[in-house]
Amino acid sequence: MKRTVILMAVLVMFPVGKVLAHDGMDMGAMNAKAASSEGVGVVDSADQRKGMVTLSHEPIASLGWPAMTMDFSVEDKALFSKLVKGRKVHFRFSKHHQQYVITEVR
Ligand SMILES: [Cu+2]
Repeated sequence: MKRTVILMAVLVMFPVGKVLAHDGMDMGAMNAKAASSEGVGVVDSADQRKGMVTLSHEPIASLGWPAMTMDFSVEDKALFSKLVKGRKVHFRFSKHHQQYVITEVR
């Protein structure tokens, strides 16, 4: 019984995988700072038709995120002119309806 409790505590403290990592952080930092965040990352792929981009971003301290590769949605199609595969970009994003949406790229 006691071992089970300890195991669960360890799993909660050290979630595995990027999806769990984000879910865990949504509770605190993300909700507290719902407005928008800034990041730096390299474009791994961009799909203008789907409005999606995959970035390998550096740690985002304001959200407590480690460096990771993840998908963002892009509603403003004009941003795809800057979301070129292999390019390092500075970007701003916010959370809309359970998705991270890029709102600015430079
Ligand atoms: Cu991320």
